[in-house]
Amino acid sequence: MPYFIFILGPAGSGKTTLASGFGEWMVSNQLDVSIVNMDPAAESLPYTPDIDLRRFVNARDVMYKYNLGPNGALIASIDMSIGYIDAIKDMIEERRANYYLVDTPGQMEIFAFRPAGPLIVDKLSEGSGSLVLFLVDMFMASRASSFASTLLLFLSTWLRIRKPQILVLTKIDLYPEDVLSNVLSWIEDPYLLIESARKEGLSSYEEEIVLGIVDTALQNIDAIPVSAITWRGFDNLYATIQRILAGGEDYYTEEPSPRL
Ligand SMILES: Nc1nc2c(ncn2[C@@H]2O[C@H](COP(=O)(O)OP(=O)(O)OP(=O)(O)O)[C@@H](O)[C@H]2O)c(=O)[nH]1
Ligand SMILES: [Mg+2]
Repeated sequence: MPYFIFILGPAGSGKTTLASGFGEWMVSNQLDVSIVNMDPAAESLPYTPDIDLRRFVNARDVMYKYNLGPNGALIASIDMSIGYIDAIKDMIEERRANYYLVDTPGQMEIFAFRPAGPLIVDKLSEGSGSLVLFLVDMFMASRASSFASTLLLFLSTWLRIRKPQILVLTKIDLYPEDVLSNVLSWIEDPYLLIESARKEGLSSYEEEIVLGIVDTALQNIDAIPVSAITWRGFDNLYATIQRILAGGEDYYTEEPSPRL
């Protein structure tokens, strides 16, 4: 049974770079992986997609053909891609890979919060194991209040897509260790997050709302810090994916790296 790993996250969070870097890492670890590009607006990709939605729908062409703005063109393109999903599924089945890494559109809200995104995810992964990597840029995670609001996005994406979801902290190579360990301490203990947010000026009313939500969001969460440039954290990410997808039977790492 193949496995689908959908890569979602806000614009610029590092989806495409992760698809490329983690794909390379998987290949270098003798894992059979194909990359599927489902972003109709991708201009240039750092990887060569094995299957590419742009063969069927290209947001730039849609923009000129229907005289739309960039967001309108993206909405139309994602809606149009539903019509090609069977053809894409056929191409996927022909490849017979074990894993498919699926890169998704930059404007995550258009993909996740309109009907087309969840439909595409369900169709592609029908009858297969699947999960979502939800990417959070360390830039968004390093301030308590913006991290709390990103967790809301994490939860609402989970409610829309309804797949097991891993929180992947990206671009850790750009931040000092103490910033990362601070974020990890918030993930361990939501009260520390609230305390930091209070110092940033969170009112007691806001605090009450945020605490209720982050307390839920952070329960049993898998949060994995990675760099798609240095590959730090990829062994841990793979071990977590395996644990979720295959019930932990195929840990290729003898010793998954400790929590960073
Ligand atoms: N230093 C560093 N930069 C990164 C990393 N991952 C991504 N970037 C940079 O972050 C920027 C955005 O990365 P992308 O991979 O295009 O992000 P994306 O989520 O696919 O972006 P959209 O599809 O446009 O929403 C690029 O300039 C990347 O080079 C990382 O791990 N470390
Ligand atoms: Mg991208």
